[in-house]
Amino acid sequence: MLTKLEKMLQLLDNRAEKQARKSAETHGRRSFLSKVGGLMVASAMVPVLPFDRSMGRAEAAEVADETSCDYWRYCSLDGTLCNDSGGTTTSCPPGSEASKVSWVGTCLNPDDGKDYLVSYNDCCGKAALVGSTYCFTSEGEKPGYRMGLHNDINWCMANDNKGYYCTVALLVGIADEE
Ligand code: ABN
Repeated sequence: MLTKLEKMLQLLDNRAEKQARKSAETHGRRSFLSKVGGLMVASAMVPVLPFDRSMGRAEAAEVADETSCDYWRYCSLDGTLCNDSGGTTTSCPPGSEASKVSWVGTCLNPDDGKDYLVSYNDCCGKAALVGSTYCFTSEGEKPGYRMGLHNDINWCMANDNKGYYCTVALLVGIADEE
């Protein structure tokens, strides 16, 4: 038989236990771990969610392949690309140097519809490059007897090292609109 005091103590005990369980459910280690787990899953999902990279532009520009002769900057090129021999579209491979004179062409950039002046500098001073992509577009070129308008030229002619290696394509300006 329980005394009145014992009954009250038991009641208090039960209440305290209930409160403790409730608190453990909301603030306990398991609840904390499940929240952290949820966050980790959510953040792992973020990079794979699709999002609009065009920033509102009507059409997303295609990724340009700068190792292909079709790349718009190569519209007036007569030479070997430097991209697959340690250089880039705009920098000569190590051990070679840009020609002091160059051929300048005008190419239409399909991304913004503007005409750009592109300087095709030969990279000079290394033994001839074999097996790399050779491009012959030479838009705007005139036959050899039109001096200065012919592009089948070794532009390393003004450098100390006259050995032709490859050609880079530098943007040097926007062509005047008429
Ligand atoms: N500009 C490229 C090149 C180099 C040597 C000969 C012809 C063309």
